[in-house]
Amino acid sequence: MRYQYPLLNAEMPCRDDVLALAPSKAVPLLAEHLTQCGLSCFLDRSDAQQRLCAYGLDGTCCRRCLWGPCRVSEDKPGICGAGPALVVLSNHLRMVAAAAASHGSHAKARLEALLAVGEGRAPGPIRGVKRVEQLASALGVPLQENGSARPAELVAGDLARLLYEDLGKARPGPMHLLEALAPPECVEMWRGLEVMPTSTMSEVFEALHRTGLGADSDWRNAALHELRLTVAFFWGAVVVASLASEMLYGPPVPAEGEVGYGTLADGQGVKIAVHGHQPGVAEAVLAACEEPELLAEARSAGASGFDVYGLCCTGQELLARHGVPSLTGILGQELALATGALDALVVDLQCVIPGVMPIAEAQGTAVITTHDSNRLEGAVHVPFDVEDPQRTARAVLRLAIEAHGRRRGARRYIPATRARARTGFDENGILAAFGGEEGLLSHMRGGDIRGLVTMVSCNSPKVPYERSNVVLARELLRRGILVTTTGCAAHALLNDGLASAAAREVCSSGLRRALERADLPPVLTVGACVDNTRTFFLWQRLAAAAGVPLWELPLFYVGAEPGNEKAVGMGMAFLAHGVSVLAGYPLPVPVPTARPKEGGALDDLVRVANPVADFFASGVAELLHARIVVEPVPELAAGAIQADFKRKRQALGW
Ligand code: BF8
Repeated sequence: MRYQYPLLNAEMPCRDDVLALAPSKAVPLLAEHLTQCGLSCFLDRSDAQQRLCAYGLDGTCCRRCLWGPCRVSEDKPGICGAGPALVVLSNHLRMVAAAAASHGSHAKARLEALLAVGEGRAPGPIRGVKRVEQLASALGVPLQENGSARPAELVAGDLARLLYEDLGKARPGPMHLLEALAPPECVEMWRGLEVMPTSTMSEVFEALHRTGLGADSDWRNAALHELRLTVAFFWGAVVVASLASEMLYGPPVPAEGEVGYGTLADGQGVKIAVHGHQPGVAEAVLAACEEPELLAEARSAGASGFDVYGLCCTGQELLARHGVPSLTGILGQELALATGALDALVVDLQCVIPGVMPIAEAQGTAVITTHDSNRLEGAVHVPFDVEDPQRTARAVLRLAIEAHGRRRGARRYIPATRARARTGFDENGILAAFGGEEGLLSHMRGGDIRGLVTMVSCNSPKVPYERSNVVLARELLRRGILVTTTGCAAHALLNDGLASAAAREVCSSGLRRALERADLPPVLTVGACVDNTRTFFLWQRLAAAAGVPLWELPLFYVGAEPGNEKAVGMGMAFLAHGVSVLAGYPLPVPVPTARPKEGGALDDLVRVANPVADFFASGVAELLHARIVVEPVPELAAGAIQADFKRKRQALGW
């Protein structure tokens, strides 16, 4: 490792480290291939950015007004007088506000699509009828009218209007979904802390307001707003986005297939990767791939049809519902293009990095954006028509066919890395496999399953790419801990083969026994990042069946390689529900950290005196019954989770 974190007991990898340590054999091959082509990727740019600014890493760089930027420390406050605790907390609060804006925009786009179907402006049909009925019952939306059942589309339209209020209302008042579905013990805790939110948009607005120059300078009070915002982030944005997609496109469907870069070698079709977070475009593209007219056009360009692949969270959405092969997550997108196999990259929203463009241009790959919030310089823009998604999809496919014709004979470099995977899980499927809540709880009480961990979020150049996720998952399974996963963590675990039945051999004997009886793989992919709701609902149902609050069960949220602000928000959301969080490296966020003693050996550590860290570790954390742990070494992280579970199991008498 070449780069020492300033003041922290952790190191960042350089390009050579990643090439040596990445679990996927495809990574060094494709990165070197790019170099040979005279192109670069995130690894080169990360090296070029070193050494990173110590103030930025610590969260004590303040750029919230025009007086600075100020580099703040205990003995050197900012020009306005702000000390490090206020700056760290305010920066963190703005990160969570950005996270809420991201998932909130995602939710808004889904609600627009749902409303268009509900009002008969878009074709439908509603595929998640059961979810519509369940939510209608929970929110008091009538399912009958004059003695007959109302069409699911009309009910879904009513639900969309209610959920829009949770996302965006400005006047104080209860949030519908939160009141109907959140665990009562959490609601009581939030009421006690006076952090019940108004709506996601309102709390984002307020977060930006109170972190402005000369606004809320009591960082403890600002921290309470962060909790309020976090609750709104989850119940007004994340849950809404996930459930709206389920209403539109249905729940996950169990499937078995193959994933990874190597699958790009299969088939002779026009090759298209869908990328982003909104399954709307991708679902329409998938449907249009079956249209006879487009198939004929593809054939006349020399292709056998269409081969669709998934990247990032849109990839997880299509994998969950249709078994479409997924390729990789956020830091693999440049490598996927480096294969030269893709005719088109179809982008919707979020986590699409500008680094893709030079590679796509060099390969002749058409890059097509579909949402105005997510344009790329040099890409073709085909605006998504929420009322006629197929029209958008046809235009996109015609651009892909054109690129295929242009690229005939293009050189490909596809590493033969692929893995089998069983996918398409949600809380209902997982519980059914174990014989219901009591079935899973009896495995947990008996000790075959020592606890449940969800591994979520991104990739980061701050740790060896994907290694933290893969090694930590393997260590957890070895310790008898069952893993659910979403987003880019899921891509890493899928490509490592951990979502296949064969990977049960990695598990402790007890976990293996439980998984064999349930006929499940050891890592259960539950979808995209917004579908962390599925893990949450699974845990919530288990806690209710066990008759204990969430924080008494052996549960842990793991963000081993967080990168996006959305990952910070999601960790905070689970924390706000009483679930402890493990972050895989020191973030510029309020977490307790250690640093070497001045003049001492590297392993001679002192705990950093950081009042924000103390507040989250022992102040508010006591009320939330949960804490944030930072541990970059995956083997040690697994040990910390195991120790936490041991304490919880003892307290439960398990
Ligand atoms: O929402 S895991 S890099 S793709 S933010 Fe983005 Fe992170 Fe990947 Fe999906 Ni989630």
